[in-house]
Amino acid sequence: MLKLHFAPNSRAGRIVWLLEELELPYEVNRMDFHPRDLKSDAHRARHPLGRVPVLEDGDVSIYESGAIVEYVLERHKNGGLKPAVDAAEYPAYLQWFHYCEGMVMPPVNTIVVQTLLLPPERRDETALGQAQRLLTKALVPVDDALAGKDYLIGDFSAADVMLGHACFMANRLGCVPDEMANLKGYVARVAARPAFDKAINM
Ligand SMILES: N[C@@H](CCC(=O)N[C@@H](CS)C(=O)NCC(=O)O)C(=O)O
Repeated sequence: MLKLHFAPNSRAGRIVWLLEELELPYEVNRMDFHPRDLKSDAHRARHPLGRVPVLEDGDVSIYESGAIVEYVLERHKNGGLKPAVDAAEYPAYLQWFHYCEGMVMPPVNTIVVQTLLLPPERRDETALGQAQRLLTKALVPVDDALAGKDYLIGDFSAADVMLGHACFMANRLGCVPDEMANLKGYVARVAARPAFDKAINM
């Protein structure tokens, strides 16, 4: 059985969301989002940096949320969530899938560090402001791409599991302005999916 090493309010939610959408059986090792759990010897043996998500599948142990999503789709997919390689939507699928960790999550990481993780006396307003502006800028093309579409490539796909989760987080951090109406609607659609709801509240 697939085993997900998980902590709440983290990218591990993407994997719960995916597994729920695919109706695949899995078990969860729920840890606290705390160094006591994440930096323990047991967890560092699974991920050298002590991060989540990590997925175990028999002898396989794999980290990096995007890699885990691809692994699950290729080895366990239950009807898709990914266009065929020769489909017209395939390049956009790849682009948005990777735009998540490549462009959106770096400023999200900085904002989380500068608002939640660092003690107030170590926070840097300049770094925070830069990251907030960078994030909003990175979301403009996503808002544009969603014009007239429910999901990034039309139908719901694993690109939404990656980037939709990141957009939900960005919105929660207050970085999706009201003018980004397409993106606001998209975040609401993502949040209304039962599988997402289960993941975000796990
Ligand atoms: N690029 C990695 C990022 C993994 C990552 O940074 N996870 C965060 C939670 S979202 C974490 O475990 N942080 C704990 C820490 O930094 O100590 C992925 O997509 O899986």
